[in-house]
Amino acid sequence: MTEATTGARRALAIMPTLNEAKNLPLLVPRILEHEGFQVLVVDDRSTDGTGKVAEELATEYPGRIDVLHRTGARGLGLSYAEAFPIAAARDVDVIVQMDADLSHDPQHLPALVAATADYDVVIGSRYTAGAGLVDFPGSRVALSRGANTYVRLITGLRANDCTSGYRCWRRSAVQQIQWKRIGAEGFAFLVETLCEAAQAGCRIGEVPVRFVGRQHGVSKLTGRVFRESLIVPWRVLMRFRRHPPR
Ligand SMILES: Nc1nc2c(ncn2[C@@H]2O[C@H](COP(=O)(O)OP(=O)(O)OP(=O)(O)O)[C@@H](O)[C@H]2O)c(=O)[nH]1
Ligand SMILES: [Mg+2]
Repeated sequence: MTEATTGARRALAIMPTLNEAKNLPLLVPRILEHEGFQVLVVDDRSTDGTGKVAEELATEYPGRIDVLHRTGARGLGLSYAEAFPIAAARDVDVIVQMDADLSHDPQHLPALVAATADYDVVIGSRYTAGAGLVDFPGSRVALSRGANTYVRLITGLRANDCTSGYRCWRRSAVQQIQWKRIGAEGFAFLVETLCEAAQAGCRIGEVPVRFVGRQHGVSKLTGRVFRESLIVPWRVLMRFRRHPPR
């Protein structure tokens, strides 16, 4: 049967990595179990050998994994801003973004992809009925909930989980984003791109996911990244005031 008759979608998962050598070999095979999936690892000069581990996986799964070894300034947002236009130029139907630390369970990939039949951007949501949080400390839940309230109040976004990094985009939606004006270097990228998608008229949906707190490796949530997250929603608001939707 062809992909068209099975309804299978060609999908590319972008996976930014910074010191995820232990997690990557556990996660990637679970993504590739899903038919039609490829992975683009975007490594930021990890010092724990993640880049080499990614290359070894690419050899193990020929034609299904690419590795982008970044050389510029480090940052989650900078990594995605470089990778999304590359992904959008590929012959795929949907583009997934997901963390490499096993927090984003690949079991949800079919539901995320299926929901792109109705939405342009689908969020793997931690705060929608049916979702679950596992090994996520109360302090982190409070921070994440507070961040969502803050973002919704400032930007007017309506999604329950505006800061989830687990998302599935129609390729056509990715092509509508003006990637050159995305400025967030860190995690604020997630809010900035969701605002840009909403502004571009994309329909944003949510699918509940089971989110598992990081088991291996260390967090990259620094003070600088946090401060940027406070500023970016305002910056985006000002941008849209200057350039209202037509
Ligand atoms: N390429 C790249 N990837 C990054 C960078 N910072 C974080 N990442 C990756 O982005 C994903 C999310 O980062 P995390 O450190 O898990 O952030 P978090 O989920 O908010 O925090 P913890 O799970 O508590 O560590 C992971 O796959 C990281 O390896 C970066 O500067 N560059
Ligand atoms: Mg994480």
